[in-house]
Amino acid sequence: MLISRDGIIRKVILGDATHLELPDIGRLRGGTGRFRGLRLIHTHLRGEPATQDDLNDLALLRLDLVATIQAEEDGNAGRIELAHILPGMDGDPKQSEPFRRIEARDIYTLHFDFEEEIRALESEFSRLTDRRAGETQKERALILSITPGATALSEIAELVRAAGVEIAEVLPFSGGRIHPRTVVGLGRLQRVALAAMRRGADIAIFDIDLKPAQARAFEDMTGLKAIDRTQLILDIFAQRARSRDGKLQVELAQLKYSLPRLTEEDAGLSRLVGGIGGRGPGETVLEIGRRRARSRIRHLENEIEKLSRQRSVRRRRRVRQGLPVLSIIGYTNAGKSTLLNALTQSKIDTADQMFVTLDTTSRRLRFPKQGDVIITDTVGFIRDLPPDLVAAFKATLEELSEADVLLHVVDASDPSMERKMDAVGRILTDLELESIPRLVVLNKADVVEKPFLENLCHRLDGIAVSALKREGLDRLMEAAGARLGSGPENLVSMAWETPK
Ligand SMILES: Nc1nc2c(ncn2[C@@H]2O[C@H](COP(=O)(O)OP(=O)(O)OP(=O)(O)O)[C@@H](O)[C@H]2O)c(=O)[nH]1
Ligand SMILES: [Mg+2]
Repeated sequence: MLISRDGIIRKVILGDATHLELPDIGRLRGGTGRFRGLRLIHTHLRGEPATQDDLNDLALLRLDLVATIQAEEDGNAGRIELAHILPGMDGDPKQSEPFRRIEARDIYTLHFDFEEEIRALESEFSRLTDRRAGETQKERALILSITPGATALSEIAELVRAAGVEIAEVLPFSGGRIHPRTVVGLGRLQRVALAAMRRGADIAIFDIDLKPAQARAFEDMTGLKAIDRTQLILDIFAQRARSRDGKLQVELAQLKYSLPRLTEEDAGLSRLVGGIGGRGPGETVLEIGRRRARSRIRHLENEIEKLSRQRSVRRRRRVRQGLPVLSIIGYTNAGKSTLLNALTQSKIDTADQMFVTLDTTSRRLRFPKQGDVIITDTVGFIRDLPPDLVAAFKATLEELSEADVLLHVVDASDPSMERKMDAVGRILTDLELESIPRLVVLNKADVVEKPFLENLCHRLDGIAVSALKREGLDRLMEAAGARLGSGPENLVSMAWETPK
């Protein structure tokens, strides 16, 4: 039986000797840190203690309590066991179980004041979560760390920070296989639900990408909103987009991402079906939602195409002026914008945060020998750049193909520097830009040990600079100038230079 706080029996469920199928009692979207207001009381036939299923129901459904009563052969009630969720447990989750169990020989010897206990528990939980949530106004998320390794963990933490979301708790789930339906198996789902309750979190952020059905199943089981890596990155981009171009591109990427994820419910709730007669013959609400989304996608693609044509006209004008182009590229947060600022005395936004720059900025830079050059700073790269994003930012990224030289800025102080360089290399190959001459700029030299840096410069054939301290810029200009000089259009001007 499912019994509500007022003592009314809400459901009577008939199971068999081993199994009980609970009815759908709605999604758990209610307030965080609070119990559901329902207790489950059921019989066991073989005197077994509360099972893992019982504890899963307790955690995932946030039940007030689960009670198992042994049904004796003569029909009398025998041994009784109660279990409820415990607050606290901030330490090692494996230390002991996050449940309290109370046993009695029979219901007559059970001393448990349900009303008082549940009131105390609720106030303890809301005290814990209120205190935590009260610290900031930000949304609070659990991070489900599925990809092994410290690098992946720090990356997802950085992305979450860039999205302006507070990390409530990191759940390390990297061992074990990925559950095909819900990504994490039942035992882990239980831990997720309990952690969400204790920490007052209502979002779960995955460091991997989820299939639409996986995200939905996870949400149904835990009542938490599931956000995968791509969605998180799209979210950051959406927050950052300033230019019309950027906003259109992000909206396009988001729509493409959501199209296969649209559900009947979403479509019904949106204004997509507002107008009377908007519904075509035989169409479901969902189909209409999809159709509208597709037509919006087409519209956005056209707009972006138009803008990109205008840009290419501007670019042609520039090329006609005969100015070579130097494009700064590299992993996000490597210091690209800081370098552009240092080289051109500009004031583009920089910050110790991922994806600060979204829009391309171009400046003129005068080289002693080569004269004026256009130098551009653009959106940063990240490993496994979401395909929807690449598609949407195609126009922005295509501009890179006009570059005569790519300045590949690397954060030399980053322990995962080489992995990030590889990721950048892969993206350049995907964008068919690998044939453009490249110069490796080992940035943040001010915070790297000298011998290590010298070794790096040698091995990667790079130039060490500190964009922040404006050190090494002359040598960088010289090396970049030399690469520019080696481009085919500049062969003529090179011939005029007297070799040293
Ligand atoms: N110590 C040190 N920090 C630097 C240097 N160059 C940049 N930074 C810092 O690195 C962080 C990122 O710099 P940005 O210039 O915003 O990096 P970005 O590559 O443009 O990053 P996104 O636009 O977010 O992709 C900032 O906090 C900078 O102050 C440097 O030479 N030394
Ligand atoms: Mg930048």
